[in-house]
Amino acid sequence: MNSFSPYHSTPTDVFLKRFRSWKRQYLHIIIYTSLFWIFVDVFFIMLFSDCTKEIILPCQSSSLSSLLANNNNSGIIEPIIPIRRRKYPNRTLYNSQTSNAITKTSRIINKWWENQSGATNPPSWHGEGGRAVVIPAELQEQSKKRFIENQFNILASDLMALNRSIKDQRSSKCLAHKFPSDLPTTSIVIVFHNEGNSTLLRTLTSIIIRSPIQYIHEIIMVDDASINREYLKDTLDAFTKELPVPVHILRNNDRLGLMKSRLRGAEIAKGDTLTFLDAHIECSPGWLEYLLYEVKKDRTAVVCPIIDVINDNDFGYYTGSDMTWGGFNWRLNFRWYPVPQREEVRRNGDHSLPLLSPTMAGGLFTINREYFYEIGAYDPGMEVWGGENLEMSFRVWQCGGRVLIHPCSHVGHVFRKQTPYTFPGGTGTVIFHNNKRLVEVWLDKYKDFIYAIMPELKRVQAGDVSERLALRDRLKCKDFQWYLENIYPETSLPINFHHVGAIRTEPMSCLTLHNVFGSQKGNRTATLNIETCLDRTESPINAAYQIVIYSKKGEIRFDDLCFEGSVNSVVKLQKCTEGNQKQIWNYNNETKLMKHVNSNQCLTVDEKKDNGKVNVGPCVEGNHAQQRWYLERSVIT
Ligand SMILES: *[C@@H]1O[C@H](CO)[C@@H](O)[C@H](O)[C@H]1NC(C)=O
Ligand SMILES: *[C@@H]1O[C@H](CO)[C@@H](O)[C@H](O)[C@H]1NC(C)=O
Ligand SMILES: *[C@@H]1O[C@H](CO)[C@@H](O)[C@H](O)[C@H]1NC(C)=O
Ligand SMILES: *[C@@H]1O[C@H](CO)[C@@H](O)[C@H](O)[C@H]1NC(C)=O
Ligand SMILES: *[C@@H]1O[C@H](CO)[C@@H](O)[C@H](O)[C@H]1NC(C)=O
Ligand SMILES: *[C@@H]1O[C@H](CO)[C@@H](O)[C@H](O)[C@H]1NC(C)=O
Ligand SMILES: *[C@@H]1O[C@H](CO)[C@@H](O)[C@H](O)[C@H]1NC(C)=O
Ligand SMILES: [Mn+2]
Repeated sequence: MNSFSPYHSTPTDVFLKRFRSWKRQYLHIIIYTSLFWIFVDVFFIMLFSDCTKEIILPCQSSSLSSLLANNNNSGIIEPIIPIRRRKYPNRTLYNSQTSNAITKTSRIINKWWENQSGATNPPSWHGEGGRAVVIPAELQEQSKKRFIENQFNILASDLMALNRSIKDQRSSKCLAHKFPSDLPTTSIVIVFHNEGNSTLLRTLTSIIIRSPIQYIHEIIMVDDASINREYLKDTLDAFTKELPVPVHILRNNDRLGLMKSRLRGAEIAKGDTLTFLDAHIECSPGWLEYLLYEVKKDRTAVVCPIIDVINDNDFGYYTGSDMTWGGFNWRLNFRWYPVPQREEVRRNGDHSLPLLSPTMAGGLFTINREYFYEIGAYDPGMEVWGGENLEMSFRVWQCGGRVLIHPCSHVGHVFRKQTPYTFPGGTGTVIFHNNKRLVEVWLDKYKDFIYAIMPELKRVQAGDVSERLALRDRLKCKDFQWYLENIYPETSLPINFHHVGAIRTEPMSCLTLHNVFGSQKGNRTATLNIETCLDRTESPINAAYQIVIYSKKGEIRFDDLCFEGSVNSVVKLQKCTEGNQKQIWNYNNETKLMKHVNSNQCLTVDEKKDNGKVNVGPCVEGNHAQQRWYLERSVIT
């Protein structure tokens, strides 16, 4: 008990101490609450920058709010341990196969998984109900000091019970779903590298207490060469031996990276399906059944849960939005984007039905085990981490499978601002290498476009991709254009376009963008100017920012940013939004005028401004040079 107490002293001590310092605590609470909101603000600003650095799940674009649901928790949630009986009135929690394991006497964990009859931890315990942890004043300094160990606040995690409760994330519609009793079994594969102690054990705990364990064939853990973390050896071994499901721990002698480690784990799996999970997560009630049922209905379905957000500073649990899906930008970064209207229509507005997502984040998903190999598992030529999630998404869709996000299945993940790990060879090199393989194998003619946008990528070595090309051939996969047109028509890549390339004025000055991907620190102050047209062979990197798409819809865009105009004002770069009339332009081949439809004015070079701004202004009678535009230097046709 003691070793697993969420407190550092015994609970009795803590309560006595608390009582004596009640008034002081009251003041503290006020201060902590303010601190909490400051953390939340910082979190909002910083989280979803261009974090290609997170080890398993890349951080997302735009803002946290796009990923979070409009929940009203404010961090205060009633702590309730979910009662599985409510949902499975007739299902015994443990079948005969596993009941032996349960009768074993437990030394480390007090068989907390046995009591499912609505028992709850005291609400005063840290983090119960998914609340944020308030770090006691005397531990503040230590918690900040230890942050770098894992790039999250391990002390906050240590303060919480391993079985801390979280709110049931499911809507009433989700709760009404029925499952057959013969769902496929799953082998859960968890790769970890220098993982935190309590976060890893909570990952395992949440799996056990929130899953019908008769469907868990085994848990396979792959230790990817962790160093100097003794608890990942004996403590972990002892802990997993007590669990009511078989657990295998594989240990890599050398660092293999995510994909190769997952492949190693999957190799020994025997379950009907594979479920890949990250090592710092918390499964929410019911998470597994929805995933398994989709795979049972369609063996080619690759099913992801909604990824809820666990704050890296205080471990507050926040519901992920069911209205975002996976896409990618011009630099092949995975990004969350709003679910389009057509997907709402397809689902009849029923948010308890799976989304057909163009891509997946990659950290968490379930797949039929045989199908995983049929469809080409992972590209063994990819290193460490990065790009594998897009590779798998393209491959699955192009070769006849489907990628789903099930909005009823929720798994919380600790999103980090940066990885505490090292990438052998450097982050950029590794991710570029992986992306190069992805582009060479799957992107067809779109690779010319990607290389124009990312000329750095062109120089990178891809290694031998012949086996992956042979796989694509063998599976008779469709081409990338089919994928874009049918699965991801909302893409920012060019599908239906008049022109992809430079747009210039008469004296060889081109529309030029800056800071378009400048999201490194959440700072994306994209600007638009007129600058000397650059030659793509001479200065490819800068010339990339003179490539725009003039689409058949009439948008002029760079990635997800559109030229937006209004009467007599400077042209702004705004997120492209379907049906936004201010973003529609009409080019006349004869007069060379680029008309802004909404204002009935013309795209004009502003001579007065020395930084070469472009305006929307009155179209000049008889035409003049500041309003004549030429669509040139096509990248693709
Ligand atoms: C790891 O966590 C377990 C459970 O909370 C605890 O018993 C053990 O002492 C911890 N080990 C370390 C090194 O923190
Ligand atoms: C949020 O909570 C407040 C007070 O608890 C309530 O008045 C409000 O209607 C809630 N909003 C939503 C969207 O549930
Ligand atoms: C559950 O058990 C009750 C009573 O034993 C029975 O009436 C009911 O049909 C069962 N439900 C299912 C889904 O098997
Ligand atoms: C489960 O917990 C409840 C509430 O704490 C308790 O009343 C009940 O006896 C426990 N059941 C078992 C089997 O331990
Ligand atoms: C949670 O785990 C603790 C041991 O760490 C145990 O005392 C408690 O009863 C468990 N809570 C529930 C609801 O099972
Ligand atoms: C954002 O960009 C502006 C202008 O480039 C700069 O002044 C500011 O310091 C940046 N902010 C951050 C947080 O990087
Ligand atoms: C536009 O110009 C191109 C080349 O100058 C020409 O081939 C094409 O036919 C023109 N289209 C229209 C609609 O005038
Ligand atoms: Mn992660």
